[in-house]
Amino acid sequence: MLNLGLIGCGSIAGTHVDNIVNHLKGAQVTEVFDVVREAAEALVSKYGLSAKVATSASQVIQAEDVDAVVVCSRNDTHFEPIMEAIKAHKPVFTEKPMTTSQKECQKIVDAEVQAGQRFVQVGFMRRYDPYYQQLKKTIDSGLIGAPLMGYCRHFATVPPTEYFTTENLIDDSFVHESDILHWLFNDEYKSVQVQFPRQNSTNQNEGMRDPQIVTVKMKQGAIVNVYLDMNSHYGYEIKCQVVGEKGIAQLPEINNLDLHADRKVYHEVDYDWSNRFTEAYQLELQDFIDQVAANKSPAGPTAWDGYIANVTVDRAIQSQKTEEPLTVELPQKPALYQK
Ligand code: ISE
Repeated sequence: MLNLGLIGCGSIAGTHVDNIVNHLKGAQVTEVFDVVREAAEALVSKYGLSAKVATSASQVIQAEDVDAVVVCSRNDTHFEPIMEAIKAHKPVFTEKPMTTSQKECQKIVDAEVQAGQRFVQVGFMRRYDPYYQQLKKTIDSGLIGAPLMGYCRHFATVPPTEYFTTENLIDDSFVHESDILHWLFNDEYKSVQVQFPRQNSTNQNEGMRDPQIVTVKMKQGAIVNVYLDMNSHYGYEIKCQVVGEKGIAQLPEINNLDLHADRKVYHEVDYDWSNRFTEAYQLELQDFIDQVAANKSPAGPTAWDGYIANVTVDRAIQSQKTEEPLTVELPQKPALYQK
C-alpha cells in the first residue's frame, strides 16, 4: 500500500482523494495539509480518511508514514513542496502547472538531473484521456500522414473562477494544449502568438480579456490555432482536430448521449472538465501509484514536460502584450528525460 501525503485540499484535491478512496487501488492518504486547516479537516471528514491533519507542508513531506506526495495547492505554491519532496527522495505528483515560473521549473529539472532520478509527475491528465490516446495512436500510425495543421477549442461555460485573469487563460487553461500538442505532433515548438479577436461583451471578469486565439508553430512546419473562450455559455467543450497529408483525425464531436426528447434530438454539453476528464484523472493517478510502487519513479508527464509547458506559457503571456509571434527556445533535453 502506497502512503500518500496531500498538500492542498481544494476542489481538485477532492477529485483525487475521491478517486483514491473509491476508484483506485494500492494507495491511501495518511497525511493532509492546507493553509486553511478547516479545509483539510473537511476533506478528511468528507472521505472518512484516517489521515492526520498536519501543520505544514514540510510535516507531510517528512512524515515517516508518507511514501509519496500529491501537490494540489495554489498554482504558485507548487515549487517549494516539489523541491522538498525531491530532496527527501519522495516521488511527487503535482497538479498542473508544475510551477508558475520558468526559473523554478529549471531548478526542479536540475534537482532531478543531479539526483539522477525522476521523482515528478505533472498532472497533464489529457495524455491519459482515452480519446486523446486514440488520437495519438492514429497520428503515430501514419494513417493521416504527416500532421500539417490543427485546430483546438478550449471553451468554458463561465470563467473557472471569478478572479480568472487574461494571463490565466494561458497559464491555467492553454497550459493543457501547450503540453498535449508537442506530444501529439511529435515535434517541438518554434513560436507562439496570442491575439485578441472581438471581445465577448457578456464577460463579467474585468481583469480578463476573452476570447483569445493562440497560434502555435512547430519546428517541422505545422501550425495549430487554439481558440480559448471562457464565456461560451453553452458548455465546456474541448476539441482537437489534426489535419494530415492524407486525412484528418479529431476528438469525437460528441462525448455525451444522443437524446431524443421533447420533440428534439440533441446531446448535452458538459458544464466543466470534471465530467469530461473523469477517466483521465483516474488513469493518471493510478499510473503514478503503480509506477512508484513498482519502480520508485513515475512514468507520466515529466518535470521536463512541465518545463516545456512553462516556457511556452511564459512566451504566450509575453505575446499578449504585443499580439506578435515570439520564439520558444529550450535548452538541450537532459538525458534523464530521453525516451
Ligand atoms: C482548469 O484548471 C483545468 O485544469 C481544466 O482541465 C481546464 O479545462 C480549465 O480551463 C482550467 O481552468
